[in-house]
This record gives sequence, structure tokens and C-alpha cells, in this order.
Amino acid sequence: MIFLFFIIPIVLCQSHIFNWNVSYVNVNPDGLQERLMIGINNEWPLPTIKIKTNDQVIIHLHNSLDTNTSLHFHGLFMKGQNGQDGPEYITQCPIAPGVNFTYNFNVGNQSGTYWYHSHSGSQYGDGFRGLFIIEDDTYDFDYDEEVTLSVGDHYHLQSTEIMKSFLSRYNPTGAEPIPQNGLFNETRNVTWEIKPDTTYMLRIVNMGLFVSQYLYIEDHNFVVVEVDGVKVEPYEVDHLYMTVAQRYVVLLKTKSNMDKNYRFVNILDQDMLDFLPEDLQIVSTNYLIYNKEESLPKHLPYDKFSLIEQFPTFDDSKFKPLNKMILLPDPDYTILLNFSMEVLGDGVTYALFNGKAFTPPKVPSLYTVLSSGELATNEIIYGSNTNSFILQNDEVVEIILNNHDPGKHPFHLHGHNFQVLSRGSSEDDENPIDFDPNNSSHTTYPEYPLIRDTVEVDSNGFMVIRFQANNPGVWFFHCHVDWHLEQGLAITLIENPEEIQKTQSKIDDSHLNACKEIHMGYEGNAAGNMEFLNLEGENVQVKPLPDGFTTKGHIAIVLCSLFAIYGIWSIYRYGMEDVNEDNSKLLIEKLKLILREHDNK
Ligand SMILES: *[C@@H]1O[C@H](CO)[C@@H](O)[C@H](O)[C@H]1NC(C)=O
Ligand SMILES: *[C@@H]1O[C@H](CO)[C@@H](O)[C@H](O)[C@H]1NC(C)=O
Ligand SMILES: *[C@@H]1O[C@H](CO)[C@@H](O)[C@H](O)[C@H]1NC(C)=O
Ligand SMILES: *[C@@H]1O[C@H](CO)[C@@H](O)[C@H](O)[C@H]1NC(C)=O
Ligand SMILES: [Cu+2]
Repeated sequence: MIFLFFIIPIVLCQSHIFNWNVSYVNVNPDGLQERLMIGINNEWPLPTIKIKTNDQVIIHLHNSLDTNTSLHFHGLFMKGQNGQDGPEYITQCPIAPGVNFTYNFNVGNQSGTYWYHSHSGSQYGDGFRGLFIIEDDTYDFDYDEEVTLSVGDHYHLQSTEIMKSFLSRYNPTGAEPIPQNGLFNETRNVTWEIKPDTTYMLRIVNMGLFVSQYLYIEDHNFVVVEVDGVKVEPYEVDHLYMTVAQRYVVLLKTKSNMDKNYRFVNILDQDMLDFLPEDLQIVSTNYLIYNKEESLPKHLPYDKFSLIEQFPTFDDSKFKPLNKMILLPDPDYTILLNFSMEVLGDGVTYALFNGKAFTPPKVPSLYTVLSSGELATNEIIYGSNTNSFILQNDEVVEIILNNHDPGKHPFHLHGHNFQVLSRGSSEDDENPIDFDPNNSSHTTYPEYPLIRDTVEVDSNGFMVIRFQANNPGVWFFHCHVDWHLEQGLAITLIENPEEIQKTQSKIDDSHLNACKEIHMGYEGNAAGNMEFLNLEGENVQVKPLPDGFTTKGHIAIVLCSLFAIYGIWSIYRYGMEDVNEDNSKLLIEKLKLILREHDNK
């Protein structure tokens, strides 16, 4: 009988072993230009991992790239397994070229739609991304077939190339690189043959790097049943709006009438783009095929969509978690973050949280926890530029984020999902709206708040989220627009460090080896010192612009903005080079327009 007790868990949870050689492959995702994308075992698009609750996942990864890599499993709580979470400099050292590394974790009782992606710089924009699905034994709804779908944005240049021009003093407004295309299932012009009178469970992930997308099928509705892995009360919508990294599971009921095919479009949110290149196709047209004999509907440009007025109203707060989790009590700990984009002394625009751009520590913060003994609860040791906050066991944590920037930012928390309590936005770039605890329209919280792991803070607006610190670990909280993450838009939560030391003290051999191979320390404070309170030599952000520079600076910035637009435009053009005739005339017209606008001010 005793024997049986041992055998049961082994029977119930399966191990899935993957051997992944990560290397570049030459492919043509959008049909317009070949480029190197990051493939697994010489294939791109990447495989979907599909497993069940409580399964074990073991990934033996070999880095055949010419650059560092790492892998994050987006949305997984990694309870008791913080070291498998993946972000470099937070829970592990980067994996150098030629190095082997093993991720080994149990998915526990989580289920739903997740994804994996590189957590090294903006590398997942080069294709190192795929779906990660944890299936349930039962669903609370009926469906006939399950289908996956990803959307994303696509650049023709390697992200490291783009990053050089983006983080440059010739781009002092921090204008984000404009993608060349939107992708649908990692390609374009997709035809999806469907059966009539069938209910599809469609798992959708936005694996893009930057731009949010609208998804819409002509004359069809979606019934949303899951949001970022959280089951919700079924809710019917006529379109979806997805920031990068967000997921939805929807039910799609097909018609009985098979005499027509329909457009299935994904549309880049043009509000996020600093300018609109003439030849950028905001709309990607794909097709729901009822009948292969019938013709395909024509591609429609953006302004021809009848539903367009409705699009901006998409509000995810209407999705109520099925488990009816009530609003968490008043917080034990509140983290107030004011965020703005600023030009620092090197002329580059950085993203600052309370004045600090996240700058990676010299020792991954998890390893600082593990090597610091009693000092682990002292915020100082994690560095003065890592925006680190210590959380106590089981406390209710509230994060208030005020966005002093006209951009929209999808924020993601590792190791948790969170309740979304309140949000606001402002059209007026000069007057951002901060969260005001005395304003009842800001503090009327829902009884059953939306729960997700990636949420958008609106232009010049705020958001308030809450979660319980019940998952000891070092967790990154950052904007998922990777251009912004590279600018420093991140904080680190050091959650219950004493418990991490007690229960997660062993660093896997392959993880230790990664540090050795790249000559990084795996002991010491953020500066790599074993004298934990001495931060001499730590990485810090560049110095601010000198005092008195501001007026002159402004003029320079205006002039430079022209360069900026030129810079961003030329990245875009370079990416499109082989495709269209030169339209530099257009650019000159644009520059003139900007100059004129500026003169009028
Ligand atoms: C999609 O269609 C456009 C326009 O016909 C074409 O230029 C492009 O190569 C196609 N892309 C793919 C991946 O089929
Ligand atoms: C790889 O990581 C090491 C250690 O942090 C760093 O010094 C190096 O610059 C990284 N390489 C690239 C290409 O980012
Ligand atoms: C997307 O690609 C996956 C993997 O190849 C495939 O199973 C799925 O059917 C595709 N989805 C659509 C909507 O075409
Ligand atoms: C809210 O009201 C209190 C009491 O009147 C006041 O002390 C506080 O400054 C107010 N807070 C804000 C953000 O206006
Ligand atoms: Cu952002």
C-alpha cells in the first residue's frame, strides 16, 4: 500500500523534456523580406508547448547564437522555483554563446494560455517566442475544437541594430521604432478554413514587442472566457484590443451558412506610433474560410472599417474572474511610482521611475538574496539603481503608477497576477492625471476586480493594482514594450527574502555554470561586493543633464526631434529598402510641416 502512495503522483504528473538548440534561421515572415530570426532546432516559427496542470517541464537549451540569451515563461507563478523564471540579471546570469542551460520546473496547479520568450534585451523581437499552454481536465463551457493564434509586430532589422539608433542622442524624444508589419500567426495573409456551426476555442497571444493590436472578424463575435490565464465569466465582444504580452481565450461560433468568406483582421494601434509611414500597412487582412470555392474579400485600409469608432472603447475591466475573488483588503504596503521619460547627460532618453532608470546589478538579485544572510532584508544591498522594494510575507501590496508620459504602457508583473482597481487617462499631454486618494471617482473600486498579469496604463494616466505577497522570490515588474524596458522602465520586488533563503537556497549547476562562463559573480551585493553595505563599483544610470542646460536643451531637443523622426524614419526605410521606391519627398514635406507647427507655437 505504501508503494501506491509513492506511485500516484508520478502517474499523475508527466515530465516533458525538450532539447532546444537555439540558432538563427533565415526566413521571410511577412513575405516582403528575408531576415534572420531566432529558431529552435533550425525551425521558425517556434513550437507550442502544450502540457497539463502539475506537469514538469525540462528544457535543455544550447545557445548557438552569437549573443547572450535567456528564457522567461510569461504568466507562470514559478512558486518555490524563482530561479527558473528567466530574466537575466534578476534571477539568473545571461546564457553566453555556446553555453548549455537547463530550465526545470513544475507548472503546479496553474492552467490557461501563457507564452515563453527571451528575457535578454529586446531579443524576443527577433523571434525567440512561442505559446505555452496548460490544459485543464475540464472546461466550464462547451467547444468543439481548440485553435491557437498569435499576433505580433515585425521589424525587418535585427533588434540590436534598431536599439543602437533608438538609444541614441539623435533620438532625444525617445521615439519608438516603427514596425514594418503586423503578423498573424507569425506570417501574413493567413487563410483559416473553418467548419460551419462549430464552436472554436481560440487561444490568442500578442507576442509583439511594442504595438497593441485590435482583432476583429467581420460579422462574428468573440465570447471571452479567459484573460491572461484567469478564467472569467463569459462576455461577448465584437473585437479585442490586446497589448503586447496579453492573452485572451475566446469562443467563436461559426455560421451555418457557407456561401461567404470573411475578413479576420489584426490592426496595429496607430496611436502608439510617432508617425505613420505611407507604406506601413496598419491592417493585416486574414481570412475566415467557409468555402474555398468562393472568392476572398478584398483587403480594406484602416479608414474603411465601419466599426472604427467603436474600437477605442475596449474596456477589459468588464471581465469578471470566475472564481469571484473579492477586492483584497487595504494594503499593508503601498509602492508609489511616478514615471516619466527624460533625457540624461548622454543625450539619450531614459524611462525613469521616481527618477531612476533600472540599471542591471552586477550580481543577479536572486543570488544577492541567497548570499547575504541577515542583510537580505536590507533594501540597500540590491543597489541604488535597481528600483528594488522588499515585500513582507503575505502582505497586501498596492502599486500606484502615475504615467507622466503620453505613451501607453503595458505593465507586467512576474510571479503573480494582480487585481486592477483603478485607472485614468488624460488627453492633455501638459496635464497628466495622477491617482488622487481623495477623489471618489479614482477610489471607487470594483467588488470583483479584473485579474490579469499584464495591464495597460493609459496616456498621461494612472493605475492602481493589488496583490498578495504569497510567492517568495525576486520578481521583475516592468513595461512590456521592450524598447521601454531597455530605457529602464522596471522595478524589482524582493518578496520575502528570508523564506527564499530557507526554501530555495540551491542554485542549479547549469545556472551557476552560466555565471562562470560569462564571468559574472553569483555572490555579493548589486556591486558584486561581499561587504554587503558597500556598493562601490555598482552599475548606475548616466548623470543628468547639467543644470542650466534646460533652455538650450529644449532648442536642441526641438532640432534633434527632426533628426529623431529622420532617424526613426530611416530605420523604417532601411527595413523596407527593397520594397518600395524612395519616398524621401514625403519626409521632407513632413519635416516642413513640423517646422511650421513649431513656428506657430
Ligand atoms: C501577403 O500579401 C502581400 C500582398 O499581396 C504580399 O506582398 C506578401 O508577400 C504576402 N505575405 C505573405 C507572407 O504571404
Ligand atoms: C552578455 O553578458 C555579459 C555579462 O553581463 C555582458 O558583459 C555582455 O555585454 C553581454 N553581451 C551582449 C552582447 O549584450
Ligand atoms: C496558427 O498556427 C498554429 C500552429 O501552426 C495552428 O495550429 C493554428 O491552426 C493556426 N491558427 C490559425 C487561426 O490559423
Ligand atoms: C487628501 O486629503 C487629505 C486630508 O484632507 C490631505 O491631507 C491630503 O493632502 C490629500 N491628498 C491629496 C493627494 O490631495
Ligand atoms: Cu512602455
